[in-house]
Amino acid sequence: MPSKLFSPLQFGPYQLTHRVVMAPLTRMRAAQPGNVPHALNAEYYGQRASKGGLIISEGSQISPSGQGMPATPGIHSPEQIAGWKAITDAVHAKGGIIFLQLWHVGRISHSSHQPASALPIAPSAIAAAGDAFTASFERVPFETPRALETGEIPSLIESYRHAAANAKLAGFDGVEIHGANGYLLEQFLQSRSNQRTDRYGGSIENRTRLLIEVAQAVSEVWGADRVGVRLSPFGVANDSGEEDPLPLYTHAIKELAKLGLAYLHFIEPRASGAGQAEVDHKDVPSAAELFRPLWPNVLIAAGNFKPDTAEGAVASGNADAIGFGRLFIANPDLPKRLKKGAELNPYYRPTFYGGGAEGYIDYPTLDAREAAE
Ligand code: 8OZ
Repeated sequence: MPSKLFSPLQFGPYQLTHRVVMAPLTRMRAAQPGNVPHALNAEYYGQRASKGGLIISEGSQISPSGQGMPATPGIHSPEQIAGWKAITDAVHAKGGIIFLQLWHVGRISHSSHQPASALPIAPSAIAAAGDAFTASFERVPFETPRALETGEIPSLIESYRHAAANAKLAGFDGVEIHGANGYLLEQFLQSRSNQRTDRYGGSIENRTRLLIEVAQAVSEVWGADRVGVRLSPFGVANDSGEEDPLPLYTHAIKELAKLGLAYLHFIEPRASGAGQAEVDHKDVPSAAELFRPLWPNVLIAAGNFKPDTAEGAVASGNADAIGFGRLFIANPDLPKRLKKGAELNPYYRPTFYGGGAEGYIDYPTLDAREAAE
Protein backbone atom coordinates (compact mmCIF):
# COMPACT_ATOMS: atom_id res chain seq x y z
CA MET A 1 0.00 0.00 0.00
CA PRO A 2 1.41 3.45 -0.80
CA SER A 3 2.35 5.41 2.30
CA LYS A 4 -0.05 8.16 3.34
CA LEU A 5 2.70 9.64 5.52
CA PHE A 6 4.65 10.35 2.35
CA SER A 7 1.81 11.78 0.30
CA PRO A 8 1.65 15.57 -0.27
CA LEU A 9 -0.50 17.83 1.87
CA GLN A 10 -1.86 21.32 1.24
CA PHE A 11 -0.93 23.28 4.34
CA GLY A 12 -2.33 26.81 4.31
CA PRO A 13 -0.68 28.32 1.22
CA TYR A 14 2.15 25.77 1.32
CA GLN A 15 2.45 22.37 -0.24
CA LEU A 16 4.08 19.82 2.04
CA THR A 17 5.74 16.92 0.24
CA HIS A 18 5.31 14.65 3.27
CA ARG A 19 3.57 14.60 6.65
CA VAL A 20 6.49 13.99 9.01
CA VAL A 21 6.56 17.20 11.06
CA MET A 22 9.28 18.25 13.47
CA ALA A 23 7.40 19.03 16.70
CA PRO A 24 8.27 22.07 18.81
CA LEU A 25 11.12 21.08 21.12
CA THR A 26 12.58 23.09 23.99
CA ARG A 27 16.36 22.57 24.02
CA MET A 28 17.56 25.50 26.19
CA ARG A 29 20.53 26.39 24.03
CA ALA A 30 20.01 30.07 23.20
CA ALA A 31 23.10 32.29 23.55
CA GLN A 32 23.52 34.41 26.69
CA PRO A 33 22.96 37.11 27.60
CA GLY A 34 19.65 37.87 25.94
CA ASN A 35 18.35 34.37 25.03
CA VAL A 36 19.46 34.83 21.43
CA PRO A 37 19.31 32.08 18.78
CA HIS A 38 22.80 31.57 17.31
CA ALA A 39 24.85 29.60 14.78
CA LEU A 40 24.66 26.33 16.73
CA ASN A 41 20.85 26.48 16.63
CA ALA A 42 20.91 27.26 12.89
CA GLU A 43 23.03 24.19 12.31
CA TYR A 44 20.58 22.03 14.31
CA TYR A 45 17.48 23.25 12.48
CA GLY A 46 19.23 23.16 9.10
CA GLN A 47 20.18 19.51 9.71
CA ARG A 48 16.53 18.66 10.33
CA ALA A 49 15.07 20.48 7.33
CA SER A 50 13.85 18.55 4.31
CA LYS A 51 12.35 19.59 1.00
CA GLY A 52 8.68 20.39 1.56
CA GLY A 53 8.92 19.28 5.20
CA LEU A 54 7.47 21.30 8.10
CA ILE A 55 9.43 22.29 11.20
CA ILE A 56 7.74 23.96 14.16
CA SER A 57 10.30 25.85 16.23
CA GLU A 58 10.83 25.39 19.92
CA GLY A 59 8.64 27.62 22.08
CA SER A 60 9.92 31.19 21.94
CA GLN A 61 8.90 33.70 24.58
CA ILE A 62 6.86 36.56 23.16
CA SER A 63 8.10 38.96 25.85
CA PRO A 64 10.54 38.89 28.77
CA SER A 65 7.72 37.96 31.18
CA GLY A 66 6.88 34.97 28.99
CA GLN A 67 10.09 33.12 29.85
CA GLY A 68 10.04 30.29 32.36
CA MET A 69 13.21 28.32 31.81
CA PRO A 70 16.86 29.20 31.33
CA ALA A 71 18.28 29.73 27.81
CA THR A 72 15.00 29.42 25.91
CA PRO A 73 15.02 31.74 22.88
CA GLY A 74 12.78 34.79 22.59
CA ILE A 75 11.20 36.64 19.69
CA HIS A 76 10.99 40.11 21.25
CA SER A 77 14.44 41.71 20.71
CA PRO A 78 16.28 42.81 17.53
CA GLU A 79 19.13 40.41 18.33
CA GLN A 80 16.68 37.50 18.60
CA ILE A 81 15.06 38.40 15.28
CA ALA A 82 18.50 38.46 13.61
CA GLY A 83 19.41 35.13 15.23
CA TRP A 84 16.19 33.49 14.04
CA LYS A 85 16.77 34.85 10.51
CA ALA A 86 19.89 32.70 10.18
CA ILE A 87 17.79 29.70 11.23
CA THR A 88 14.97 30.32 8.76
CA ASP A 89 17.60 30.86 6.04
CA ALA A 90 19.20 27.49 6.87
CA VAL A 91 15.82 25.72 6.68
CA HIS A 92 14.78 27.48 3.47
CA ALA A 93 18.11 26.65 1.84
CA LYS A 94 17.04 23.00 2.03
CA GLY A 95 13.50 23.70 0.77
CA GLY A 96 11.92 23.36 4.21
CA ILE A 97 9.05 25.27 5.81
CA ILE A 98 9.36 26.63 9.35
CA PHE A 99 6.79 28.07 11.74
CA LEU A 100 7.70 29.82 14.99
CA GLN A 101 5.97 28.78 18.20
CA LEU A 102 4.74 31.79 20.21
CA TRP A 103 5.09 30.99 23.91
CA HIS A 104 4.16 32.60 27.21
CA VAL A 105 4.57 30.37 30.25
CA GLY A 106 2.43 32.41 32.68
CA ARG A 107 2.75 30.92 36.18
CA ILE A 108 5.24 28.25 35.00
CA SER A 109 7.98 30.83 35.49
CA HIS A 110 10.03 32.10 38.39
CA SER A 111 10.84 35.63 39.52
CA SER A 112 14.49 35.04 38.54
CA HIS A 113 13.39 35.18 34.88
CA GLN A 114 11.13 38.19 35.29
CA PRO A 115 11.88 41.85 34.62
CA ALA A 116 12.67 43.55 37.97
CA SER A 117 12.41 40.10 39.62
CA ALA A 118 8.63 40.50 39.74
CA LEU A 119 6.29 37.59 40.35
CA PRO A 120 5.20 35.63 37.26
CA ILE A 121 1.82 36.61 35.81
CA ALA A 122 -1.19 34.31 35.50
CA PRO A 123 -4.99 34.42 35.23
CA SER A 124 -5.31 33.95 39.00
CA ALA A 125 -3.02 34.01 42.01
CA ILE A 126 -2.87 30.21 42.24
CA ALA A 127 0.51 28.53 42.37
CA ALA A 128 1.10 25.47 40.20
CA ALA A 129 2.13 22.35 42.09
CA GLY A 130 5.69 21.37 41.32
CA ASP A 131 9.02 23.04 40.81
CA ALA A 132 10.12 26.01 38.72
CA PHE A 133 13.38 26.00 36.78
CA THR A 134 15.22 29.15 37.87
CA ALA A 135 17.58 31.33 35.86
CA SER A 136 20.47 29.64 37.66
CA PHE A 137 19.25 26.16 36.66
CA GLU A 138 17.91 25.37 40.14
CA ARG A 139 14.63 23.68 41.00
CA VAL A 140 12.46 25.47 43.56
CA PRO A 141 8.70 25.29 44.27
CA PHE A 142 6.55 27.47 42.00
CA GLU A 143 5.75 30.89 43.44
CA THR A 144 2.19 32.18 43.75
CA PRO A 145 1.79 34.27 40.60
CA ARG A 146 0.27 37.72 40.29
CA ALA A 147 -3.20 37.73 38.73
CA LEU A 148 -3.36 39.94 35.64
CA GLU A 149 -5.74 42.87 35.91
CA THR A 150 -8.41 43.07 33.24
CA GLY A 151 -6.85 46.31 32.02
CA GLU A 152 -3.54 44.53 31.34
CA ILE A 153 -5.01 42.01 28.92
CA PRO A 154 -4.97 44.27 25.84
CA SER A 155 -1.22 44.81 26.22
CA LEU A 156 -0.70 41.05 26.63
CA ILE A 157 -2.53 40.53 23.33
CA GLU A 158 -0.34 43.25 21.81
CA SER A 159 2.74 41.31 22.94
CA TYR A 160 1.51 38.33 20.93
CA ARG A 161 0.81 40.56 17.93
CA HIS A 162 4.25 42.16 18.17
CA ALA A 163 6.00 38.82 18.51
CA ALA A 164 4.07 37.52 15.49
CA ALA A 165 5.25 40.54 13.48
CA ASN A 166 8.82 39.87 14.65
CA ALA A 167 8.52 36.29 13.41
CA LYS A 168 7.68 37.70 10.01
CA LEU A 169 10.79 39.89 10.08
CA ALA A 170 12.81 36.80 11.01
CA GLY A 171 11.72 35.03 7.82
CA PHE A 172 9.35 32.43 9.24
CA ASP A 173 6.60 30.95 7.07
CA GLY A 174 3.95 31.19 9.79
CA VAL A 175 3.40 30.90 13.53
CA GLU A 176 1.93 28.46 16.00
CA ILE A 177 0.25 29.71 19.17
CA HIS A 178 1.19 27.58 22.17
CA GLY A 179 -2.12 26.90 23.92
CA ALA A 180 -1.05 23.64 25.56
CA ASN A 181 0.93 22.01 28.39
CA GLY A 182 -0.11 24.18 31.31
CA TYR A 183 1.28 27.49 30.02
CA LEU A 184 -0.46 30.89 30.05
CA LEU A 185 -3.18 30.37 27.44
CA GLU A 186 -4.08 26.97 28.86
CA GLN A 187 -4.07 28.48 32.35
CA PHE A 188 -6.80 30.81 31.11
CA LEU A 189 -8.72 27.94 29.46
CA GLN A 190 -8.84 25.66 32.47
CA SER A 191 -10.90 26.23 35.60
CA ARG A 192 -8.28 24.97 38.08
CA SER A 193 -5.93 27.80 37.12
CA ASN A 194 -8.54 30.40 36.15
CA GLN A 195 -10.79 31.67 38.95
CA ARG A 196 -11.34 35.10 37.45
CA THR A 197 -14.64 36.91 37.77
CA ASP A 198 -14.20 39.24 34.77
CA ARG A 199 -14.95 38.46 31.09
CA TYR A 200 -11.82 36.24 30.91
CA GLY A 201 -12.95 33.81 33.61
CA GLY A 202 -15.93 31.81 34.81
CA SER A 203 -17.90 30.41 31.90
CA ILE A 204 -16.31 28.32 29.15
CA GLU A 205 -16.95 31.20 26.73
CA ASN A 206 -15.06 33.58 29.00
CA ARG A 207 -12.13 31.24 29.64
CA THR A 208 -11.75 30.70 25.89
CA ARG A 209 -11.81 34.43 25.14
CA LEU A 210 -8.10 35.16 25.52
CA LEU A 211 -7.06 32.30 23.22
CA ILE A 212 -9.48 33.50 20.56
CA GLU A 213 -8.43 37.13 20.88
CA VAL A 214 -4.77 36.14 20.60
CA ALA A 215 -5.53 33.99 17.54
CA GLN A 216 -7.39 36.90 15.96
CA ALA A 217 -4.56 39.36 16.64
CA VAL A 218 -1.91 36.99 15.28
CA SER A 219 -4.09 36.25 12.23
CA GLU A 220 -4.29 39.98 11.51
CA VAL A 221 -0.50 39.97 11.21
CA TRP A 222 -0.08 36.76 9.23
CA GLY A 223 -3.40 35.88 7.64
CA ALA A 224 -5.22 33.01 9.34
CA ASP A 225 -3.92 30.53 6.76
CA ARG A 226 -0.41 30.92 8.16
CA VAL A 227 -1.41 30.45 11.82
CA GLY A 228 -1.84 27.28 13.85
CA VAL A 229 -2.76 26.53 17.47
CA ARG A 230 -1.43 23.79 19.72
CA LEU A 231 -3.73 22.34 22.37
CA SER A 232 -3.50 19.49 24.89
CA PRO A 233 -7.08 18.68 25.94
CA PHE A 234 -6.15 15.60 27.97
CA GLY A 235 -2.68 16.64 29.11
CA VAL A 236 -1.55 17.01 32.70
CA ALA A 237 1.81 18.73 32.15
CA ASN A 238 2.75 21.54 34.52
CA ASP A 239 -0.16 20.88 36.89
CA SER A 240 -2.74 21.34 34.16
CA GLY A 241 -5.89 19.38 33.43
CA GLU A 242 -9.58 20.19 33.18
CA GLU A 243 -11.89 17.89 35.10
CA ASP A 244 -14.27 17.59 32.16
CA PRO A 245 -12.29 18.58 29.05
CA LEU A 246 -15.00 17.81 26.48
CA PRO A 247 -17.29 20.84 26.79
CA LEU A 248 -14.36 23.25 27.13
CA TYR A 249 -12.41 21.96 24.15
CA THR A 250 -15.48 21.44 22.00
CA HIS A 251 -16.27 25.12 22.41
CA ALA A 252 -12.65 26.29 21.95
CA ILE A 253 -12.14 24.21 18.80
CA LYS A 254 -15.45 25.33 17.28
CA GLU A 255 -14.51 28.97 17.89
CA LEU A 256 -11.00 28.47 16.47
CA ALA A 257 -12.48 26.75 13.42
CA LYS A 258 -14.47 29.90 12.65
CA LEU A 259 -11.21 31.82 12.22
CA GLY A 260 -10.04 29.70 9.28
CA LEU A 261 -6.65 28.87 10.78
CA ALA A 262 -4.18 26.73 8.83
CA TYR A 263 -4.04 23.97 11.38
CA LEU A 264 -4.75 22.59 14.82
CA HIS A 265 -1.99 20.68 16.58
CA PHE A 266 -2.74 18.26 19.39
CA ILE A 267 -0.26 16.93 21.86
CA GLU A 268 -1.71 13.61 22.90
CA PRO A 269 -1.32 12.74 26.57
CA ARG A 270 0.67 9.67 25.67
CA ALA A 271 3.58 12.09 25.84
CA SER A 272 2.39 13.75 29.03
CA GLY A 273 5.00 15.15 31.33
CA ALA A 274 5.91 17.10 28.19
CA GLY A 275 9.20 15.46 27.66
CA GLN A 276 10.25 15.30 31.28
CA ALA A 277 10.12 11.51 31.55
CA GLU A 278 9.30 8.35 29.70
CA VAL A 279 5.58 7.86 30.06
CA ASP A 280 3.26 5.98 27.81
CA HIS A 281 -0.33 6.24 28.93
CA LYS A 282 -2.35 3.71 27.00
CA ASP A 283 -5.85 4.23 28.34
CA VAL A 284 -6.45 7.86 27.48
CA PRO A 285 -8.64 9.26 24.73
CA SER A 286 -7.07 10.44 21.50
CA ALA A 287 -7.77 14.14 21.04
CA ALA A 288 -7.19 13.82 17.30
CA GLU A 289 -9.76 11.05 16.99
CA LEU A 290 -12.31 12.74 19.22
CA PHE A 291 -12.11 16.26 17.82
CA ARG A 292 -11.38 15.50 14.17
CA PRO A 293 -15.04 15.98 13.18
CA LEU A 294 -14.93 19.55 14.56
CA TRP A 295 -11.84 20.63 12.60
CA PRO A 296 -12.09 21.33 8.87
CA ASN A 297 -8.44 22.19 8.13
CA VAL A 298 -5.14 20.42 8.70
CA LEU A 299 -4.87 18.48 11.94
CA ILE A 300 -1.44 17.57 13.30
CA ALA A 301 -1.15 14.98 16.08
CA ALA A 302 1.97 14.52 18.20
CA GLY A 303 2.86 12.43 21.21
CA ASN A 304 4.88 9.24 21.22
CA PHE A 305 4.08 8.22 17.65
CA LYS A 306 6.10 5.38 16.13
CA PRO A 307 6.43 4.74 12.39
CA ASP A 308 3.50 2.30 12.34
CA THR A 309 1.13 4.28 14.57
CA ALA A 310 1.93 7.46 12.60
CA GLU A 311 1.04 5.77 9.34
CA GLY A 312 -2.13 4.40 10.93
CA ALA A 313 -3.26 7.78 12.28
CA VAL A 314 -2.87 9.42 8.86
CA ALA A 315 -4.42 6.49 7.01
CA SER A 316 -7.47 6.55 9.32
CA GLY A 317 -7.96 10.26 8.69
CA ASN A 318 -7.72 11.11 12.40
CA ALA A 319 -4.69 13.25 11.60
CA ASP A 320 -3.28 14.79 8.43
CA ALA A 321 0.30 14.99 9.66
CA ILE A 322 2.29 13.68 12.61
CA GLY A 323 4.64 15.62 14.87
CA PHE A 324 7.73 13.81 16.08
CA GLY A 325 9.83 15.08 18.96
CA ARG A 326 12.27 12.67 20.50
CA LEU A 327 12.76 10.79 17.24
CA PHE A 328 13.62 14.06 15.46
CA ILE A 329 16.12 14.98 18.18
CA ALA A 330 18.04 11.79 17.51
CA ASN A 331 17.48 11.54 13.74
CA PRO A 332 18.22 14.71 11.78
CA ASP A 333 17.10 12.90 8.61
CA LEU A 334 13.96 11.37 10.18
CA PRO A 335 11.68 11.75 7.11
CA LYS A 336 14.21 9.95 4.93
CA ARG A 337 14.63 7.15 7.47
CA LEU A 338 10.89 6.66 7.90
CA LYS A 339 10.38 6.59 4.15
CA LYS A 340 13.06 3.91 3.75
CA GLY A 341 12.01 2.00 6.85
CA ALA A 342 15.59 2.47 8.04
CA GLU A 343 16.86 1.94 11.56
CA LEU A 344 16.54 4.92 13.92
CA ASN A 345 19.25 6.34 16.18
CA PRO A 346 18.28 6.06 19.85
CA TYR A 347 17.89 9.35 21.70
CA TYR A 348 19.90 10.31 24.76
CA ARG A 349 17.71 12.09 27.33
CA PRO A 350 20.46 13.69 29.50
CA THR A 351 21.37 16.07 26.64
CA PHE A 352 17.80 17.15 25.82
CA TYR A 353 17.88 20.38 27.84
CA GLY A 354 20.81 22.79 28.00
CA GLY A 355 24.45 22.35 27.03
CA GLY A 356 26.05 22.73 23.63
CA ALA A 357 26.74 20.69 20.53
CA GLU A 358 26.71 17.31 22.25
CA GLY A 359 23.39 15.53 21.83
CA TYR A 360 22.26 18.40 19.62
CA ILE A 361 24.05 18.52 16.28
CA ASP A 362 26.09 15.32 16.53
CA TYR A 363 23.47 12.63 15.83
CA PRO A 364 24.55 10.95 12.59
CA THR A 365 22.52 10.89 9.39
CA LEU A 366 21.96 7.65 7.56
CA ASP A 367 24.43 8.75 4.89
CA ALA A 368 27.10 9.50 7.47
CA ARG A 369 26.54 6.14 9.16
CA GLU A 370 26.68 4.22 5.92
CA ALA A 371 29.85 6.07 4.86
CA ALA A 372 31.45 5.08 8.17
CA GLU A 373 30.58 1.39 7.79
C1 8OZ B 1 9.73 20.22 28.03
C2 8OZ B 1 10.64 20.96 28.75
C3 8OZ B 1 10.55 22.32 28.76
C4 8OZ B 1 9.56 22.96 28.06
C5 8OZ B 1 6.22 22.31 26.50
C6 8OZ B 1 7.78 24.04 25.94
O1 8OZ B 1 5.89 21.51 27.35
C7 8OZ B 1 7.57 22.90 26.57
C8 8OZ B 1 8.64 22.22 27.33
C9 8OZ B 1 8.74 20.84 27.32
O2 8OZ B 1 5.45 22.69 25.61
